[in-house]
Amino acid sequence: MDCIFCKIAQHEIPANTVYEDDDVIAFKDINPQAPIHLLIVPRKHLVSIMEINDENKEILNKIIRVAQNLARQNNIDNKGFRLVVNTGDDGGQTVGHLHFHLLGGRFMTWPPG
Ligand code: IU
Repeated sequence: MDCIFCKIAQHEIPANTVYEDDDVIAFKDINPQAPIHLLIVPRKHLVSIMEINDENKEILNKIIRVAQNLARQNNIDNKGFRLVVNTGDDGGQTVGHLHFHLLGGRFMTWPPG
Protein backbone atom coordinates (compact mmCIF):
# COMPACT_ATOMS: atom_id res chain seq x y z
CA MET A 1 0.00 0.00 0.00
CA ASP A 2 1.31 3.42 -0.92
CA CYS A 3 0.78 5.09 2.44
CA ILE A 4 3.45 7.40 3.82
CA PHE A 5 2.51 6.84 7.46
CA CYS A 6 2.55 3.04 6.95
CA LYS A 7 6.05 3.46 5.53
CA ILE A 8 7.12 5.57 8.52
CA ALA A 9 5.56 3.01 10.89
CA GLN A 10 7.52 0.24 9.14
CA HIS A 11 10.74 2.29 9.18
CA GLU A 12 10.85 2.28 5.39
CA ILE A 13 11.21 6.05 5.41
CA PRO A 14 12.72 8.05 8.26
CA ALA A 15 10.91 10.23 10.75
CA ASN A 16 11.88 12.08 13.88
CA THR A 17 10.36 9.44 16.15
CA VAL A 18 9.65 10.34 19.76
CA TYR A 19 7.83 7.17 20.85
CA GLU A 20 6.95 3.75 19.49
CA ASP A 21 5.55 0.44 20.64
CA ASP A 22 3.84 -2.51 18.97
CA ASP A 23 0.67 -0.54 18.21
CA VAL A 24 1.59 3.14 17.95
CA ILE A 25 4.32 5.40 16.61
CA ALA A 26 4.70 9.12 17.39
CA PHE A 27 6.97 11.50 15.51
CA LYS A 28 7.57 15.21 14.97
CA ASP A 29 5.43 16.81 12.27
CA ILE A 30 7.60 17.92 9.31
CA ASN A 31 5.67 21.19 9.08
CA PRO A 32 5.13 22.18 12.70
CA GLN A 33 2.27 24.54 13.52
CA ALA A 34 3.33 25.06 17.14
CA PRO A 35 6.56 24.79 19.15
CA ILE A 36 5.53 21.22 19.94
CA HIS A 37 3.76 19.43 17.11
CA LEU A 38 3.75 15.65 17.26
CA LEU A 39 1.74 13.10 15.30
CA ILE A 40 0.49 10.00 17.09
CA VAL A 41 -0.28 7.26 14.61
CA PRO A 42 -1.60 3.70 14.90
CA ARG A 43 0.67 1.26 13.07
CA LYS A 44 -2.41 -0.44 11.63
CA HIS A 45 -3.69 1.32 8.53
CA LEU A 46 -6.99 2.98 9.39
CA VAL A 47 -8.00 5.71 6.97
CA SER A 48 -9.69 7.93 9.52
CA ILE A 49 -11.53 8.05 12.84
CA MET A 50 -14.54 6.76 10.88
CA GLU A 51 -12.88 3.33 10.74
CA ILE A 52 -12.87 2.94 14.52
CA ASN A 53 -15.25 0.17 15.58
CA ASP A 54 -15.85 -2.24 18.47
CA GLU A 55 -13.04 -4.49 17.30
CA ASN A 56 -10.29 -1.86 17.09
CA LYS A 57 -11.49 0.75 19.60
CA GLU A 58 -8.74 -0.10 22.11
CA ILE A 59 -6.28 1.78 19.91
CA LEU A 60 -7.99 5.02 20.95
CA ASN A 61 -7.29 4.32 24.60
CA LYS A 62 -3.70 3.59 23.74
CA ILE A 63 -3.29 6.77 21.69
CA ILE A 64 -4.77 8.92 24.47
CA ARG A 65 -2.38 7.38 26.99
CA VAL A 66 0.56 8.05 24.65
CA ALA A 67 -0.64 11.64 24.18
CA GLN A 68 -0.76 12.16 27.96
CA ASN A 69 2.76 10.81 28.36
CA LEU A 70 4.11 12.93 25.52
CA ALA A 71 2.39 16.01 26.97
CA ARG A 72 4.08 15.35 30.31
CA GLN A 73 7.47 14.72 28.71
CA ASN A 74 7.20 18.00 26.80
CA ASN A 75 6.01 19.93 29.86
CA ILE A 76 2.76 21.02 28.26
CA ASP A 77 0.47 18.96 30.49
CA ASN A 78 -0.13 21.77 32.98
CA LYS A 79 -0.38 24.73 30.64
CA GLY A 80 -2.43 22.82 28.12
CA PHE A 81 -2.34 21.57 24.59
CA ARG A 82 -4.59 20.57 21.75
CA LEU A 83 -5.23 17.05 20.45
CA VAL A 84 -6.67 17.21 16.94
CA VAL A 85 -7.99 14.61 14.51
CA ASN A 86 -8.67 16.14 11.12
CA THR A 87 -11.17 13.96 9.28
CA GLY A 88 -11.98 14.01 5.59
CA ASP A 89 -11.72 16.82 3.08
CA ASP A 90 -13.71 19.43 4.99
CA GLY A 91 -11.87 18.46 8.16
CA GLY A 92 -8.56 19.28 6.50
CA GLN A 93 -7.22 15.72 6.47
CA THR A 94 -4.38 15.47 3.93
CA VAL A 95 -2.89 12.09 4.85
CA GLY A 96 -5.27 9.13 4.62
CA HIS A 97 -3.95 7.25 7.64
CA LEU A 98 -5.49 8.06 11.03
CA HIS A 99 -3.32 10.39 13.08
CA PHE A 100 -3.70 12.60 16.14
CA HIS A 101 -1.94 15.97 16.21
CA LEU A 102 -0.55 16.91 19.63
CA LEU A 103 0.04 20.67 19.55
CA GLY A 104 1.39 22.79 22.37
CA GLY A 105 3.86 25.38 23.54
CA ARG A 106 1.75 28.37 22.51
CA PHE A 107 -1.76 29.68 23.09
CA MET A 108 -4.27 28.11 20.71
CA THR A 109 -6.97 30.30 19.26
CA TRP A 110 -10.56 29.24 18.72
CA PRO A 111 -12.24 28.63 16.34
CA PRO A 112 -9.55 26.90 14.26
CA GLY A 113 -9.26 28.07 10.67
P1 IU B 1 -3.58 16.28 8.25
O1 IU B 1 -4.43 16.35 9.52
O2 IU B 1 -3.85 15.04 7.42
O3 IU B 1 -3.63 17.51 7.42
O4 IU B 1 -2.12 16.18 8.79
C1 IU B 1 -1.07 15.64 8.09
C2 IU B 1 0.18 16.10 8.77
O5 IU B 1 1.22 15.23 8.42
C3 IU B 1 0.61 17.51 8.39
O6 IU B 1 0.71 18.31 9.55
C4 IU B 1 1.96 17.30 7.73
O7 IU B 1 2.87 18.32 8.00
C5 IU B 1 2.40 15.98 8.34
N1 IU B 1 3.32 15.18 7.57
C6 IU B 1 4.49 14.72 8.16
O8 IU B 1 4.78 15.01 9.31
N2 IU B 1 5.34 13.95 7.44
C7 IU B 1 5.08 13.60 6.14
O9 IU B 1 5.87 12.92 5.52
C8 IU B 1 3.85 14.08 5.57
C9 IU B 1 3.01 14.86 6.29
I1 IU B 1 3.37 13.65 3.59
